[in-house]
Amino acid sequence: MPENWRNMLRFKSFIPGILVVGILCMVGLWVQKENVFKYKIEKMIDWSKKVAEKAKELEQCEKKLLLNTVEKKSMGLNALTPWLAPIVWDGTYDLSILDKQHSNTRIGLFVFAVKKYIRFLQQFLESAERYFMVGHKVTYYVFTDKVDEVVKPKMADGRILQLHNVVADQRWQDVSMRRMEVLTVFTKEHMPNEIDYLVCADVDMVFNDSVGVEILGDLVATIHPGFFFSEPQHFTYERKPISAAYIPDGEGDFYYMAALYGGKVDEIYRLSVACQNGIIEDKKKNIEALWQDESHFNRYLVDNKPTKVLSPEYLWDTNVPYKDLAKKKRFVILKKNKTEIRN
Ligand code: 4GW
Ligand code: MN
Repeated sequence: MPENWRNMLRFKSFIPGILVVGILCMVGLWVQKENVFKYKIEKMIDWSKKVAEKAKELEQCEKKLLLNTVEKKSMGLNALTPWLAPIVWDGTYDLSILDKQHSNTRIGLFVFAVKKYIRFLQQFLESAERYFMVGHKVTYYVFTDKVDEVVKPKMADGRILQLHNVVADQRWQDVSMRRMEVLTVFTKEHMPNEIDYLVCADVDMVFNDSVGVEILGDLVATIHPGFFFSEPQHFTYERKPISAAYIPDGEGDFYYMAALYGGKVDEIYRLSVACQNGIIEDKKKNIEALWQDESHFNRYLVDNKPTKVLSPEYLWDTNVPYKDLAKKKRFVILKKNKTEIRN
């Protein structure tokens, strides 16, 4: 018998065995098929259930945050602006994470206390020691015409008080606007080596709850509590086309109050230069914007959208009718006695 024939016969003797194994495999697969299929269906049901649950959750979330609203009037209730900047409300962030991220961050707090407004300074600084950026490195930049009258607060470690002399302008409007001029100088010459972020505030205010690193960002502005539910056409933007602060109808997102804003030092430099240039342009024309520096500030923010927006928790006015809007009233506008503060 030739060699190849013998090999064939040897192979043939394996054929029944191979067939048996093959059949067993097929039966096995057939039995398993149902299980595999069932498993797949179960998984599909599992996921579709999960997706449905998530969709429901999101819908509730959207309702809560009004993310799908087209109404400009309630835009501030959102957690995000249409340009995807966070709107900071209590409960939208985890401070322990942010505090770690900012463990080496140096923060400045800029404030003017000129003429009779010196009376607000002590309470302002004492409340800042209690609530402003607690545990972080803070430098207060206080500008006043009465350096000798400043009562220094008891300060925690890592906190510095800088007192600077500033001219006392006769008109209160000029006092308010002077802040922009001073900012153009300090954000260029002194602050870049001293701090990373600058927060600018009015002095006729008191910290009443925590204001921490959650407010830090490249360019940060706060929604004016009085215009929270107003339509943009009712915002008190400057409407005279001749002014550098002019904002035409149809432009603008929020009415921001210049009593609390901030950002990286170079951002505040750019902002203050733009506002100061607008103020000078208007002065040359012998005009003044409706709300002075605040009007120019709002003009700037139409073109340079803030990267973070603070809810009215951060500029709370006890006079607003919607008292429950803010869970935390962190930085509160003081009621002023006009005759007491008029210079
Ligand atoms: C009316 O007589 C005055 S005086 C209006 C502002 C005045 C003023 C303002 C002042 O005499 N001294 C002074 O330092 N300021 C600073 O400008 C201070 O930091 C104050 O918070 C900021 C803006 O003025 P304001 O708080 O009176 O502005 P509103 O009423 O918009 O909060
Ligand atoms: Mn004020």
